[in-house]
Amino acid sequence: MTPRKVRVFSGIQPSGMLQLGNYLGAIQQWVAGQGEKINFICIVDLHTITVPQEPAVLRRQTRELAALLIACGIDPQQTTLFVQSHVRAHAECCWLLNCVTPLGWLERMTQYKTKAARQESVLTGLLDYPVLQAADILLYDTDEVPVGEDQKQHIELTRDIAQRFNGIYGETFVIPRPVIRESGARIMGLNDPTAKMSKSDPTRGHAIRLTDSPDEIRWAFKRAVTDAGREIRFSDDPARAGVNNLLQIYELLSGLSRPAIEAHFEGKGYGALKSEVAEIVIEALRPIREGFERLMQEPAELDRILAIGADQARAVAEPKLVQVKERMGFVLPT
Ligand code: ATP
Ligand code: LTN
Repeated sequence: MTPRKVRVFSGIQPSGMLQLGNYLGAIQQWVAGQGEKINFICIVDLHTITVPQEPAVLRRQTRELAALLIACGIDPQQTTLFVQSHVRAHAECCWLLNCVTPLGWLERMTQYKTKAARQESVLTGLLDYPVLQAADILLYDTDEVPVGEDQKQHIELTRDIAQRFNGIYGETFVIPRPVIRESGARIMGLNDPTAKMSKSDPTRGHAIRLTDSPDEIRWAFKRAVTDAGREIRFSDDPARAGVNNLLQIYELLSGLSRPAIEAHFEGKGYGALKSEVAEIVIEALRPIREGFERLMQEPAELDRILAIGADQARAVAEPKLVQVKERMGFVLPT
């Protein structure tokens, strides 16, 4: 018997223009895994509405995200790229999983606690967010979930939910594992190397957006926070997090080894480090920005790609949902 191909699933929110951390922490891995594995990449619009959204903005950002993912190298011929709300099974499966998930498991989630603390009024969906994420993953018999470090707790919760369901109703779900790269798992804000770079932080100089102009990128790196030292070395020392962050970005985009990078910067100052990192980022993002602009001229083509993706996703998710309902004792429609 030939072994079953590894299945990969990941999701990303249309909550704003992608930043360098999304690209280096997640998307680069998704692109690299194409071909040898079965890949599903989902634009998780149902997750985005767990904090209030302007309808016109959500609609625009959803298409922009699809264009940007393709421009980053997600190939719709090799990856099923789709929008979560196009596949009803996700929301339905979330409800079923809600009914095997203790409330206490959700109240413990760090992302919930941080996001809830920022809101005046917390929506029920924000608390339930990780159960919808579990539904996304489990519907596709996923083996691997490539994500950034911040998502590890959600994938562990997904495993707990799957194990609990299997314990109650019998083997139904594959238990997925998070895949987190060592370098790039947590790209930090340029203005504050103690905080994760995030697409929803609007401060100028915090994040590099994938569509930023070369001048904007140079501006942000020039002001990147470093430290009072002068050594250009990889380090775990929190006081040197700024320089380490710049070196990690350089490492991921140059493909060079750490010793080769340290040798390259030997005897150079922080100013040179910042400008070399800025230039390598500009060159890496140039084809992405150009590809994005081209694709945004062809909205009908984008919608066609997403419609094909949704058909392919439904073909996997719907039979799985039927199996789950059958296990739980629902009378299935004939
Ligand atoms: P938001 O600010 O809206 O929460 P985000 O920038 O954190 O958004 P997500 O859509 O939540 O991005 O994440 C998409 C993927 O990018 C996830 O796998 C996440 O772990 C990864 N990711 C996000 N920020 C970083 C970062 N700074 N470093 C590494 N990976 C990241
Ligand atoms: N919560 C994730 C997005 C997400 C996801 C998923 C990631 C939704 N569903 C399934 C991996 C697998 C985030 O905010 N980055």
